[in-house]
Amino acid sequence: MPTALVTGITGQDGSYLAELLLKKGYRVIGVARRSSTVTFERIEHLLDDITIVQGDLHDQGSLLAFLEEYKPTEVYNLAAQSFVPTSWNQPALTGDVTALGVTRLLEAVRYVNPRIRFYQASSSEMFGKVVEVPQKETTPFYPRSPYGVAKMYGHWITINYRESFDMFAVSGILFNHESPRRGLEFVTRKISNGVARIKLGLAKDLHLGNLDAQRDWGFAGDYVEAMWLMLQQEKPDSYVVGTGETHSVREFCEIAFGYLDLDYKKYVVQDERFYRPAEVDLLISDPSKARAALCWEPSVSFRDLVTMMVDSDMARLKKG
Ligand code: NAP
Ligand code: G4F
Repeated sequence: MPTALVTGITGQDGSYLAELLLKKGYRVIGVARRSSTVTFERIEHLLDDITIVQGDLHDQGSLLAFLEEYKPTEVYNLAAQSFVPTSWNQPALTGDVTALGVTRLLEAVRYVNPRIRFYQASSSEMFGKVVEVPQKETTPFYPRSPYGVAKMYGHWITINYRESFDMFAVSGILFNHESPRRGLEFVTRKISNGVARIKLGLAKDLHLGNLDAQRDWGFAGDYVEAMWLMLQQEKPDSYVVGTGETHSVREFCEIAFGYLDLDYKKYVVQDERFYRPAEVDLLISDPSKARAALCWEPSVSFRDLVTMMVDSDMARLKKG
């Protein structure tokens, strides 16, 4: 039975990746950091089948200890301070976890067993103020947030360990991917939860920032399959993963509100508080390399993603 170790197991992607790996017959070791309340909501249904170890990307010793104890053949580094606005409030912490944390984990892998296959969760946020449309593996980066800068470090240190130490270190440059398990602060889930609350009479309006920002949004369940495929290739490489389509926050609102027979213009309030010091205006992927090399295709359309998230929030809120 192959063993995979996943940091960020309690996050959106960690939960879908754990499900996928279990289906494929892996023993799954999930790294969770200690907190004063339980953060296992997304993996509650998996707790009998996975092993949770306590660790933190700030803490080199914990990373070494669980690699030595569980001897994984694959390591997926999904842990990060992943919310872009927070990266302006806590830039040093973001750099410590999202950038230097990658080096700590790569160092632990190199020390314990450099043949472990390593996946780094890189981000389309690195393209920032885009210099090419659409964005592919060779597009130069121009990050617009401390988060984007930190992810660039993580991306390049992964490539550097691949080239310096001949390690199987892969970087997946993933465009935005969403699901009913998305954190409530991200715009898609904020909208799906917000519209459901308005429909059920629990809220009167929804305060958002820039409605004109455009993103390449896909379904998280599809994207974890791409992560796994990257580690099954003959050689380590970097891949862009996205749908190749872009939509605005406004379009997301139109579909989400329209689906519940509401007009978003009557409920959405544009609020200065949710604008960013520097915005990423347009992201759209060119995923041809991943499609050709990994035979990877997204399976959920933009409209189906929006309605899936609205349906899920309606059902959850109705249950009370
Ligand atoms: P998420 O839901 O925010 O999950 C982040 C995970 O990282 C959580 O499990 C969190 O633990 C953990 N974490 C945070 N700080 C940590 C630390 N110091 N030590 C150990 N664990 C820590 O993010 P996601 O959407 O699943 O994304 C997964 C990864 O892909 C992230 O690296 C993100 O930056 C990257 N990414 C995401 C997208 C996207 O659209 N979702 C696109 C490109 C790249 P707690 O539960 O304790 O907070
Ligand atoms: O949902 P968001 O917060 O995601 P963002 O900033 O694109 O970052 C996500 O995707 C990245 C991949 O490109 C990941 F690396 C990262 O970890 C994260 O998962 O915001 C999307 C857009 C932005 O342009 C933002 O300005 O929505 C706009 N927006 C408008 N109103 C809002 C809001 N964003 C949030 N969070 N809240 C609003 O009220």
